[in-house]
Amino acid sequence: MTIHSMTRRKVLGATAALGAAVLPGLPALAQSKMVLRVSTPAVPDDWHAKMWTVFKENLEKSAPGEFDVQINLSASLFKQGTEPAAMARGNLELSSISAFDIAKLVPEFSIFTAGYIVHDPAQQQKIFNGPIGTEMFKMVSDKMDVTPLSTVYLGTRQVNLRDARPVKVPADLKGVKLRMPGSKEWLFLGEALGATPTPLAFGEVYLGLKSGTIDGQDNPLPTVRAAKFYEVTKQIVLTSHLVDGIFISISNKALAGMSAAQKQKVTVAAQAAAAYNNENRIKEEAQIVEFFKKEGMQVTTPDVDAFRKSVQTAYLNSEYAKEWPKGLLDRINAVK
Ligand code: KDO
Repeated sequence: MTIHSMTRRKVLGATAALGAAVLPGLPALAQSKMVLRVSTPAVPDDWHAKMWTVFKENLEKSAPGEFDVQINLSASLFKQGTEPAAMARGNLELSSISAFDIAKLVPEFSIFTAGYIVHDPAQQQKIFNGPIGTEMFKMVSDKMDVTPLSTVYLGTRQVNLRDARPVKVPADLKGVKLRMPGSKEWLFLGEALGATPTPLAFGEVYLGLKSGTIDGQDNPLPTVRAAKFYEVTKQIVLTSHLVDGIFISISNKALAGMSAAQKQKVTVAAQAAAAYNNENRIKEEAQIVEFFKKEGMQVTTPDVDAFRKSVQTAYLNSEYAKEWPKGLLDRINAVK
Protein backbone atom coordinates (compact mmCIF):
# COMPACT_ATOMS: atom_id res chain seq x y z
CA MET A 1 0.00 0.00 0.00
CA THR A 2 1.27 3.46 -0.72
CA ILE A 3 1.42 6.19 1.87
CA HIS A 4 -0.90 8.72 0.29
CA SER A 5 -0.10 11.67 2.41
CA MET A 6 3.57 12.02 1.79
CA THR A 7 4.58 14.70 -0.58
CA ARG A 8 8.05 14.33 -2.06
CA ARG A 9 9.28 17.21 0.06
CA LYS A 10 7.95 15.69 3.25
CA VAL A 11 9.57 12.36 2.46
CA LEU A 12 12.90 14.02 1.84
CA GLY A 13 12.53 16.08 5.01
CA ALA A 14 11.63 13.02 7.05
CA THR A 15 14.60 11.07 5.72
CA ALA A 16 16.93 13.95 6.52
CA ALA A 17 15.49 14.24 10.04
CA LEU A 18 15.98 10.55 10.61
CA GLY A 19 19.51 10.72 9.27
CA ALA A 20 20.31 13.41 11.81
CA ALA A 21 18.95 11.28 14.64
CA VAL A 22 21.12 8.27 13.81
CA LEU A 23 24.45 8.71 15.47
CA PRO A 24 27.30 6.82 13.84
CA GLY A 25 29.06 4.35 16.09
CA LEU A 26 26.11 3.85 18.45
CA PRO A 27 24.29 0.52 18.31
CA ALA A 28 20.65 0.87 17.21
CA LEU A 29 19.31 -0.11 20.63
CA ALA A 30 21.17 2.66 22.43
CA GLN A 31 19.51 5.24 20.24
CA SER A 32 16.12 6.53 21.21
CA LYS A 33 13.12 4.61 19.98
CA MET A 34 10.25 6.37 18.29
CA VAL A 35 7.25 6.22 20.61
CA LEU A 36 4.01 5.12 18.95
CA ARG A 37 1.09 5.70 21.31
CA VAL A 38 -2.07 3.77 20.51
CA SER A 39 -5.47 4.67 21.94
CA THR A 40 -8.67 2.68 21.41
CA PRO A 41 -11.98 2.20 23.24
CA ALA A 42 -11.75 -1.56 22.55
CA VAL A 43 -11.96 -3.83 25.60
CA PRO A 44 -9.02 -6.23 26.15
CA ASP A 45 -10.93 -9.35 25.13
CA ASP A 46 -12.04 -7.98 21.73
CA TRP A 47 -10.13 -8.87 18.56
CA HIS A 48 -9.55 -5.25 17.64
CA ALA A 49 -7.80 -4.79 21.01
CA LYS A 50 -5.68 -7.94 20.68
CA MET A 51 -4.68 -6.97 17.13
CA TRP A 52 -2.52 -4.17 18.56
CA THR A 53 -0.29 -6.77 20.20
CA VAL A 54 0.10 -8.35 16.75
CA PHE A 55 1.03 -4.90 15.41
CA LYS A 56 3.59 -4.37 18.18
CA GLU A 57 5.16 -7.82 17.84
CA ASN A 58 5.29 -7.58 14.05
CA LEU A 59 7.14 -4.29 14.31
CA GLU A 60 9.51 -5.60 16.99
CA LYS A 61 10.52 -8.32 14.55
CA SER A 62 10.79 -6.20 11.40
CA ALA A 63 12.36 -3.14 13.05
CA PRO A 64 13.99 -4.31 16.29
CA GLY A 65 14.74 -1.48 18.69
CA GLU A 66 13.28 1.22 16.44
CA PHE A 67 9.79 1.70 17.91
CA ASP A 68 8.22 1.74 21.35
CA VAL A 69 4.56 0.81 20.77
CA GLN A 70 2.44 1.80 23.79
CA ILE A 71 -1.03 0.25 23.71
CA ASN A 72 -3.84 1.95 25.66
CA LEU A 73 -7.14 0.04 25.66
CA SER A 74 -10.65 0.82 27.00
CA ALA A 75 -10.33 4.53 26.09
CA SER A 76 -7.80 4.94 28.93
CA LEU A 77 -5.74 7.52 27.00
CA PHE A 78 -8.30 9.34 24.80
CA LYS A 79 -12.09 9.32 24.87
CA GLN A 80 -13.88 7.46 22.09
CA GLY A 81 -14.13 9.67 19.00
CA THR A 82 -11.49 12.18 20.13
CA GLU A 83 -8.57 10.18 18.70
CA PRO A 84 -8.45 11.85 15.24
CA ALA A 85 -8.14 15.33 16.80
CA ALA A 86 -5.45 14.05 19.18
CA MET A 87 -3.54 12.58 16.24
CA ALA A 88 -3.80 15.77 14.22
CA ARG A 89 -2.44 17.74 17.20
CA GLY A 90 0.48 15.34 17.59
CA ASN A 91 -0.66 13.95 20.97
CA LEU A 92 -1.33 10.48 19.64
CA GLU A 93 0.28 8.45 16.87
CA LEU A 94 -2.11 5.57 16.18
CA SER A 95 -5.73 4.54 16.54
CA SER A 96 -8.43 2.60 14.77
CA ILE A 97 -10.87 5.23 13.60
CA SER A 98 -14.42 4.67 12.41
CA ALA A 99 -16.15 5.80 9.23
CA PHE A 100 -18.26 7.97 11.55
CA ASP A 101 -15.15 9.70 12.96
CA ILE A 102 -13.97 10.34 9.42
CA ALA A 103 -17.36 11.53 8.11
CA LYS A 104 -17.34 14.43 10.59
CA LEU A 105 -14.42 15.98 8.69
CA VAL A 106 -14.71 14.24 5.33
CA PRO A 107 -18.46 14.26 4.53
CA GLU A 108 -17.86 12.20 1.36
CA PHE A 109 -16.92 9.31 3.64
CA SER A 110 -20.41 9.21 5.21
CA ILE A 111 -21.39 6.73 2.51
CA PHE A 112 -19.65 4.13 4.69
CA THR A 113 -21.77 5.07 7.73
CA ALA A 114 -24.96 4.24 5.84
CA GLY A 115 -26.73 0.99 6.63
CA TYR A 116 -26.94 -1.82 4.10
CA ILE A 117 -24.33 -0.43 1.68
CA VAL A 118 -21.39 -2.78 2.15
CA HIS A 119 -22.51 -6.43 1.83
CA ASP A 120 -19.92 -8.48 3.66
CA PRO A 121 -16.34 -8.41 5.00
CA ALA A 122 -14.84 -9.74 1.74
CA GLN A 123 -16.43 -6.92 -0.27
CA GLN A 124 -15.31 -4.46 2.41
CA GLN A 125 -11.66 -5.52 1.95
CA LYS A 126 -11.95 -5.29 -1.85
CA ILE A 127 -13.47 -1.82 -1.66
CA PHE A 128 -10.83 -0.38 0.64
CA ASN A 129 -7.85 -2.23 -0.86
CA GLY A 130 -8.80 -1.13 -4.37
CA PRO A 131 -9.08 2.22 -6.20
CA ILE A 132 -12.03 3.42 -4.07
CA GLY A 133 -9.97 2.96 -0.91
CA THR A 134 -6.97 4.73 -2.45
CA GLU A 135 -9.09 7.77 -3.41
CA MET A 136 -11.00 7.95 -0.14
CA PHE A 137 -7.90 7.46 2.04
CA LYS A 138 -6.11 10.24 0.17
CA MET A 139 -8.99 12.55 1.01
CA VAL A 140 -8.74 11.49 4.66
CA SER A 141 -5.02 12.11 4.75
CA ASP A 142 -5.32 15.53 3.09
CA LYS A 143 -8.21 16.75 5.25
CA MET A 144 -7.47 15.08 8.59
CA ASP A 145 -3.68 14.85 8.67
CA VAL A 146 -4.10 11.19 9.52
CA THR A 147 -3.40 8.30 7.13
CA PRO A 148 -5.37 5.03 7.12
CA LEU A 149 -3.04 2.03 6.80
CA SER A 150 -5.40 -0.93 6.87
CA THR A 151 -9.07 -1.85 7.05
CA VAL A 152 -10.32 -3.76 10.06
CA TYR A 153 -13.63 -5.62 9.93
CA LEU A 154 -15.34 -4.59 13.17
CA GLY A 155 -18.19 -6.98 12.52
CA THR A 156 -21.78 -6.73 11.40
CA ARG A 157 -23.86 -4.58 13.71
CA GLN A 158 -26.97 -6.10 15.28
CA VAL A 159 -29.62 -4.67 17.60
CA ASN A 160 -29.32 -5.88 21.20
CA LEU A 161 -32.21 -5.22 23.62
CA ARG A 162 -32.51 -5.14 27.40
CA ASP A 163 -36.01 -6.64 27.31
CA ALA A 164 -37.30 -9.00 24.66
CA ARG A 165 -40.06 -7.82 22.31
CA PRO A 166 -41.32 -8.78 18.88
CA VAL A 167 -39.28 -6.90 16.27
CA LYS A 168 -40.05 -7.52 12.61
CA VAL A 169 -39.95 -4.07 11.01
CA PRO A 170 -38.45 -0.66 11.95
CA ALA A 171 -41.82 0.50 13.38
CA ASP A 172 -41.41 -2.15 16.09
CA LEU A 173 -38.44 -0.22 17.47
CA LYS A 174 -40.52 2.93 17.91
CA GLY A 175 -39.75 4.60 21.24
CA VAL A 176 -36.89 2.18 22.03
CA LYS A 177 -34.03 4.16 23.55
CA LEU A 178 -31.24 2.73 21.44
CA ARG A 179 -27.77 3.74 22.57
CA MET A 180 -25.51 4.97 19.78
CA PRO A 181 -22.01 6.49 20.02
CA GLY A 182 -22.21 10.25 20.45
CA SER A 183 -22.18 11.91 17.05
CA LYS A 184 -24.95 13.00 14.72
CA GLU A 185 -23.84 10.50 12.07
CA TRP A 186 -24.36 7.64 14.53
CA LEU A 187 -27.66 9.04 15.81
CA PHE A 188 -28.92 9.20 12.24
CA LEU A 189 -28.31 5.48 11.84
CA GLY A 190 -30.29 4.77 15.04
CA GLU A 191 -33.13 6.92 13.77
CA ALA A 192 -33.09 5.22 10.37
CA LEU A 193 -33.54 1.90 12.19
CA GLY A 194 -36.79 3.28 13.63
CA ALA A 195 -35.53 3.72 17.21
CA THR A 196 -35.03 6.72 19.49
CA PRO A 197 -31.23 7.08 19.44
CA THR A 198 -29.51 8.04 22.70
CA PRO A 199 -25.82 9.09 22.65
CA LEU A 200 -23.51 7.36 25.11
CA ALA A 201 -19.81 6.48 25.11
CA PHE A 202 -18.99 2.81 24.67
CA GLY A 203 -17.51 2.54 28.18
CA GLU A 204 -20.86 3.53 29.73
CA VAL A 205 -23.06 1.12 27.80
CA TYR A 206 -22.86 -1.83 30.21
CA LEU A 207 -24.11 0.24 33.16
CA GLY A 208 -26.68 2.01 30.99
CA LEU A 209 -28.16 -1.36 30.05
CA LYS A 210 -27.96 -2.64 33.61
CA SER A 211 -29.65 0.40 35.13
CA GLY A 212 -32.20 0.81 32.34
CA THR A 213 -31.24 4.34 31.25
CA ILE A 214 -31.14 2.80 27.76
CA ASP A 215 -33.32 0.04 26.29
CA GLY A 216 -30.72 -1.36 23.93
CA GLN A 217 -27.58 -0.86 21.91
CA ASP A 218 -26.18 -1.98 18.56
CA ASN A 219 -22.82 -3.64 18.03
CA PRO A 220 -21.27 -6.59 16.25
CA LEU A 221 -21.83 -9.82 18.20
CA PRO A 222 -18.16 -10.49 19.09
CA THR A 223 -18.22 -7.13 20.88
CA VAL A 224 -21.50 -8.01 22.63
CA ARG A 225 -19.62 -11.00 24.02
CA ALA A 226 -16.27 -9.27 24.76
CA ALA A 227 -17.93 -6.34 26.56
CA LYS A 228 -20.32 -8.73 28.34
CA PHE A 229 -23.46 -6.91 27.20
CA TYR A 230 -25.21 -10.30 27.10
CA GLU A 231 -25.17 -10.26 30.91
CA VAL A 232 -27.51 -7.26 30.96
CA THR A 233 -29.66 -7.82 27.84
CA LYS A 234 -32.21 -10.45 26.80
CA GLN A 235 -32.51 -10.25 23.03
CA ILE A 236 -30.46 -9.98 19.87
CA VAL A 237 -32.32 -8.91 16.74
CA LEU A 238 -30.34 -9.93 13.66
CA THR A 239 -30.87 -6.74 11.67
CA SER A 240 -27.31 -6.95 10.18
CA HIS A 241 -27.67 -3.25 9.43
CA LEU A 242 -24.03 -2.26 9.08
CA VAL A 243 -20.99 -4.21 7.91
CA ASP A 244 -18.79 -2.03 10.05
CA GLY A 245 -15.18 -1.14 9.42
CA ILE A 246 -12.55 0.73 11.36
CA PHE A 247 -9.24 1.89 9.96
CA ILE A 248 -5.84 1.54 11.59
CA SER A 249 -4.57 5.06 11.07
CA ILE A 250 -1.40 6.96 11.85
CA SER A 251 -0.84 10.66 12.33
CA ASN A 252 0.95 12.32 9.44
CA LYS A 253 3.24 13.97 11.99
CA ALA A 254 4.47 10.51 13.03
CA LEU A 255 4.89 9.46 9.39
CA ALA A 256 6.93 12.56 8.68
CA GLY A 257 9.47 11.41 11.27
CA MET A 258 10.03 8.02 9.66
CA SER A 259 12.27 6.73 6.92
CA ALA A 260 10.65 5.15 3.85
CA ALA A 261 11.66 1.72 5.19
CA GLN A 262 10.06 2.42 8.55
CA LYS A 263 6.84 3.59 6.93
CA GLN A 264 6.75 0.39 4.96
CA LYS A 265 7.27 -1.73 8.08
CA VAL A 266 4.58 0.14 10.02
CA THR A 267 2.15 -0.35 7.12
CA VAL A 268 2.93 -4.08 6.94
CA ALA A 269 2.41 -4.37 10.73
CA ALA A 270 -0.95 -2.57 10.44
CA GLN A 271 -1.99 -4.96 7.68
CA ALA A 272 -0.94 -7.99 9.76
CA ALA A 273 -2.95 -6.67 12.72
CA ALA A 274 -6.04 -6.17 10.55
CA ALA A 275 -5.66 -9.64 9.01
CA TYR A 276 -5.44 -11.21 12.48
CA ASN A 277 -8.58 -9.37 13.60
CA ASN A 278 -10.51 -10.10 10.42
CA GLU A 279 -9.78 -13.81 10.38
CA ASN A 280 -10.68 -14.31 14.02
CA ARG A 281 -13.74 -12.09 13.98
CA ILE A 282 -15.22 -13.74 10.89
CA LYS A 283 -14.66 -17.16 12.49
CA GLU A 284 -16.25 -16.04 15.74
CA GLU A 285 -19.26 -14.43 14.06
CA ALA A 286 -20.01 -17.74 12.30
CA GLN A 287 -20.46 -19.57 15.60
CA ILE A 288 -21.42 -16.95 18.13
CA VAL A 289 -25.23 -17.18 18.01
CA GLU A 290 -24.95 -20.56 19.77
CA PHE A 291 -23.10 -18.90 22.61
CA PHE A 292 -25.87 -16.36 23.18
CA LYS A 293 -28.57 -19.03 23.02
CA LYS A 294 -26.71 -21.01 25.67
CA GLU A 295 -26.66 -17.87 27.78
CA GLY A 296 -30.47 -17.91 27.61
CA MET A 297 -30.84 -15.01 25.19
CA GLN A 298 -33.51 -14.78 22.52
CA VAL A 299 -31.94 -14.45 19.08
CA THR A 300 -34.58 -13.36 16.58
CA THR A 301 -34.58 -12.63 12.85
CA PRO A 302 -36.59 -9.64 11.68
CA ASP A 303 -37.79 -8.80 8.19
CA VAL A 304 -34.34 -7.69 7.05
CA ASP A 305 -35.69 -6.53 3.67
CA ALA A 306 -38.06 -4.15 5.45
CA PHE A 307 -35.16 -2.76 7.50
CA ARG A 308 -32.98 -2.48 4.39
CA LYS A 309 -35.61 -0.62 2.42
CA SER A 310 -36.39 1.79 5.23
CA VAL A 311 -32.74 2.50 6.13
CA GLN A 312 -31.66 2.94 2.50
CA THR A 313 -34.55 5.33 1.84
CA ALA A 314 -33.65 7.37 4.92
CA TYR A 315 -30.05 7.72 3.74
CA LEU A 316 -30.80 8.41 0.10
CA ASN A 317 -33.14 11.24 1.14
CA SER A 318 -30.69 12.63 3.69
CA GLU A 319 -28.24 15.51 3.65
CA TYR A 320 -25.47 12.91 3.83
CA ALA A 321 -26.20 11.44 0.40
CA LYS A 322 -25.74 14.90 -1.16
CA GLU A 323 -22.08 14.75 -0.16
CA TRP A 324 -21.38 11.33 -1.68
CA PRO A 325 -19.10 11.61 -4.71
CA LYS A 326 -21.01 11.16 -7.94
CA GLY A 327 -21.12 7.55 -9.04
CA LEU A 328 -19.51 6.20 -5.85
CA LEU A 329 -22.55 4.17 -4.78
CA ASP A 330 -22.62 2.43 -8.17
CA ARG A 331 -18.89 1.79 -8.00
CA ILE A 332 -19.28 0.26 -4.53
CA ASN A 333 -22.14 -1.92 -5.72
CA ALA A 334 -20.02 -3.08 -8.66
CA VAL A 335 -17.32 -4.45 -6.31
CA LYS A 336 -18.12 -8.14 -6.01
C1 KDO B 1 -19.49 1.55 19.66
O1 KDO B 1 -19.23 2.46 20.46
O2 KDO B 1 -20.61 1.06 19.56
C2 KDO B 1 -18.35 1.07 18.76
O3 KDO B 1 -18.70 -0.18 18.18
C3 KDO B 1 -18.09 2.10 17.67
C4 KDO B 1 -16.82 1.76 16.91
O4 KDO B 1 -16.53 2.75 15.95
C5 KDO B 1 -15.64 1.58 17.86
O5 KDO B 1 -15.31 2.81 18.44
C6 KDO B 1 -16.00 0.56 18.93
O6 KDO B 1 -17.20 0.91 19.58
C7 KDO B 1 -14.95 0.47 20.03
O7 KDO B 1 -13.70 0.16 19.49
C8 KDO B 1 -15.34 -0.55 21.11
O8 KDO B 1 -15.49 -1.86 20.57
